[in-house]
This record gives sequence, C-alpha cells and structure tokens, in this order.
Amino acid sequence: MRKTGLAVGVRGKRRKAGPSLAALSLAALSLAALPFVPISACGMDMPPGMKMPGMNMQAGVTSTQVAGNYRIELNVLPPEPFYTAADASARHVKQGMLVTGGATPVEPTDSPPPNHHLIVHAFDRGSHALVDARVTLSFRPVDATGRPTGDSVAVPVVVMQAIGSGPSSTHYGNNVVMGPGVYDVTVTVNGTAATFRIKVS
Ligand SMILES: [Cu+2]
Repeated sequence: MRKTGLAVGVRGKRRKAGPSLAALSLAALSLAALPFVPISACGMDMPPGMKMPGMNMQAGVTSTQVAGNYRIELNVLPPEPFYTAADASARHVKQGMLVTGGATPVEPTDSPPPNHHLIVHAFDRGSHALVDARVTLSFRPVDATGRPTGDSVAVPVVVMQAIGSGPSSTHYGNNVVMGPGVYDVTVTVNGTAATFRIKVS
C-alpha cells in the first residue's frame, strides 16, 4: 500500500509519518458516533454489493453474484419478526416479515435467539426482474484461509415479503444464529449454485 500525503518531509526536521494519536481517536469517535442507518424492506434500498467494513455490521451485509441466469443478492440483517397475513392485518403490523410460503420461520423469541436475518433476493440476470425461485441456503464457518472450521448449517427457507412492500419485496431465508466470523454461504436458485464469502460481526 502506498502512503500519500501524510509523510511529506520537511528537510532537516524529521516529522513522524501518520496521523497523531489524537487524530486517530477522533476518527474512531466520529465513526462510533455515526447514526445507525436503518434499512427498510430487507436491504432492498442498499445498492448491490455494498459493504460496510468496520462499521455497524448490524446495518447489514449485502453481496451480489451472477450465477447462471440469475443475479443473486445476499443480505445479512438484524432478526425480523414473522407474521401471517391475518396476523399482520389484525394487529396492524407495519414492520416485519409477511410469510407467504416455505419452511417454518425462526422467531426472534425462539431459543437460542437468532441474531441475524439471512436472506436472498433472486433476480433475472438480464432483466433484473424478480424471479419466482426455489431457493436453498446454507452456511459454514471458515478460517482466514477459507478452510471450514465447522459443519454446514442448512437454513430452513421461508418465502416472505417485507410487510407493506408487496410481492416485489419477495425474498427467501430465515432468522439464524451466526456468531462473529467468516462464512461461506451457499445459495441455490432453481438449482443454480453460488457461494458467498461474508464476514459477520
Ligand atoms: Cu425477510
């Protein structure tokens, strides 16, 4: 890596390269003071491929891959509550997941409590239209060299929409327990596989 700007020498009067300690802690402070960025509708508002390393990872991880005929977007978000359509309307729920099919949801109140909402959106590669997909999803912890450090965990895939956002918000996945670390997440969309390496905090 090339250092720029910081170590411009003054001849005969050596200056230390790099920002001062005070500047560093100021930088850390301003990072810590950044407001939490809410993400609506399961990350639909985040540009594909956007990552926020070193920042509040609760704000989400988004990663996109093209595989076969599909563009697959993976999101790691905070856990979400699930509702049936009847539940949601009876209780006037404005935020959360509307279950439209698939496996049994893992509720935020389940034990052990899930700490992430691991989901995929599936789009047509060319038109970027949402596709109706049969999705499988699993994750496996890996070390820095990519070697697996634990078993692969299959995620029971719920088909859901973000409440209030309609069918265009359809996505697949569930609440999961994922400790901090690096994972290989394997997704299949109608039999087409993609593996994402992501860092979860
Ligand atoms: Cu969701």
